[in-house]
Amino acid sequence: MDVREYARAKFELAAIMRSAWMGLDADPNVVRVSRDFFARLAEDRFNVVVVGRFNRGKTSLMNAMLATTRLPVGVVPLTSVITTVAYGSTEVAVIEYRKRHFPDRIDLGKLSEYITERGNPGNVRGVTNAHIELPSELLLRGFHFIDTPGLGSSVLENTLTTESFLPEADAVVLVTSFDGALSEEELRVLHRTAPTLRPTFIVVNKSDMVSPEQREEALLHIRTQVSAVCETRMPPVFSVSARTALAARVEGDAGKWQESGVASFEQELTRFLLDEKQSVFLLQMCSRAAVALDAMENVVAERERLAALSARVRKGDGQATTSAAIGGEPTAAGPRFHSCRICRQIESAMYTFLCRYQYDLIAADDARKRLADHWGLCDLHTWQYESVASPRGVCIGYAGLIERHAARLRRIIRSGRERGDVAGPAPQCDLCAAYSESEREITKGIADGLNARSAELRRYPELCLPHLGLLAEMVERDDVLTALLSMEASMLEDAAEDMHRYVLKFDALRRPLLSADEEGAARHALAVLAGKDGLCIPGRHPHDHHVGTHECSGDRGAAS
Ligand SMILES: Nc1nc2c(ncn2[C@@H]2O[C@H](COP(=O)(O)OP(=O)(O)O)[C@@H](O)[C@H]2O)c(=O)[nH]1
Ligand SMILES: [Mg+2]
Ligand SMILES: [Zn+2]
Ligand SMILES: [Zn+2]
Repeated sequence: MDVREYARAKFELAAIMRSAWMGLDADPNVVRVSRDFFARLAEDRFNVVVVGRFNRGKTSLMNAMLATTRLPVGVVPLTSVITTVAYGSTEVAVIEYRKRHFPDRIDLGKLSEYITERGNPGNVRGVTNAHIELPSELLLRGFHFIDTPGLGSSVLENTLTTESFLPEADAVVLVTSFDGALSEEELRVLHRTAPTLRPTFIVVNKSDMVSPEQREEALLHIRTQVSAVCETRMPPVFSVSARTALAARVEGDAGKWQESGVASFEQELTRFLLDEKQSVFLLQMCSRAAVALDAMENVVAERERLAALSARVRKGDGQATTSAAIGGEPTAAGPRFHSCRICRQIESAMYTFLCRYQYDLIAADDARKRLADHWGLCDLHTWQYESVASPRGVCIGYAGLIERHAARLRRIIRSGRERGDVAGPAPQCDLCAAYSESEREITKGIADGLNARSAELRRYPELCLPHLGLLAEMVERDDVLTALLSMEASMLEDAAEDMHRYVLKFDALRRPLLSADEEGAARHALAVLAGKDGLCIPGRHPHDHHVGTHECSGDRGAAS
């Protein structure tokens, strides 16, 4: 599954579920579930859940991998709080409470006052979740690291919180350590995750506490225990020292970092994220969607679409994926359309023309006579003229035309002519004529350049569809035309993706995640179809256009 297929599959999934949930927005439960679903799709996040008995060094390992010391270690964590770590350009922690709608943003240094027994005994503050953002490179790849309260028979509530969170996991990192064998609760985690085939990594921490011989012996024992539970897919087992890794980070010692074993674990986790994350994520979202659809009625069509989509994703599973897509925006590199280059040049030519035109109307008799003879300007250009003219200029320039209309009506009264003539003749708009002329000249200039040497095509020229059409008629070389069209086509494909992604993030209330291209998606799409706003393109198809006799298509002409 390549980058574009992946994005398409994601949008198809969103469309299926939008259709299934349509009209159900009176049900608060549906609203909550659907919002969460879209949020998940929009963020394209991937939950890596770190579990294990208390004191194994889960938090220390996360600190080492995230190159931080901010997550509190060696503390008794609160029983019921799950801590999520995601990418953010600045360090911050957001605390959510059971009884309050509005979360608190706190300094990361104060985190232990909220999520540990010592700082927040018995959870008097009523914290339910802590979201941490860190500018850590590893998180940039689009996954969330989730620290769970330790498993342990002595703290039943911890175990329950963590176990109930397991279904949210896209990958599980089970952290155990050399100072004690795999515990019963840790084995139970494997029992639960093994049948789901959820990717699982086993990390044995505190290797610094044992001799190499003891280490080998312990690892062998752990592998035996694990293989008894995980029959179909044996998770990889890593021997690490989070303590050594943290020291290596602080000292900037690359050799020590390798030696700590965290380096190879991180490498394997990253490789997994790059190679398998996409399809695993999509399949997981498909099965979430299937669960939601199962509980609904009248969604036969949606079920069929989902089944087809799942089959497609499964088929693409295992094939090489393009690493660029992980976490980030899958199609950030392609050519984007912001505004048409021909439109921009016409706009500037038209502005110059308009300023001279309004000056002539004040200064020259024959300009005023010409305006009246041509029955003025088209509606759009009338107001464009007004935007550069003064009221005095309008009164000087237009009085003659107004008088001519008055005389015309008097003539109709006298002669009793047909009602159809009451509005008056269509203007032969001078500005439309000027527009057509500059459009032709500018496009011809570009076409001449392209005909002479194709080298100019190395960059996408940004053309609206009407102007691409006009240019296509003037380009003589087939190879150049093909290159132009294929650039436009991929630009349009990217634009459509931006539009889908905008809706997805908007529906998921994830507006802060919008990129600049997505923010502009709506306006850019319309400008591709209709040219630059405020510019009137006379005649939808340039060859239909006859200079001087055509009305602007933007206004009155559209009605006829
Ligand atoms: N010797 C040694 N101690 C470690 C290592 N990793 C963590 N610890 C210690 O183990 C204790 C628990 O660590 P913590 O990360 O809070 O464990 P958690 O409860 O699983 O999150 C702390 O006192 C750490 O300093 C390690 O690799 N080697
Ligand atoms: Mg911890
Ligand atoms: Zn254009
Ligand atoms: Zn006009």
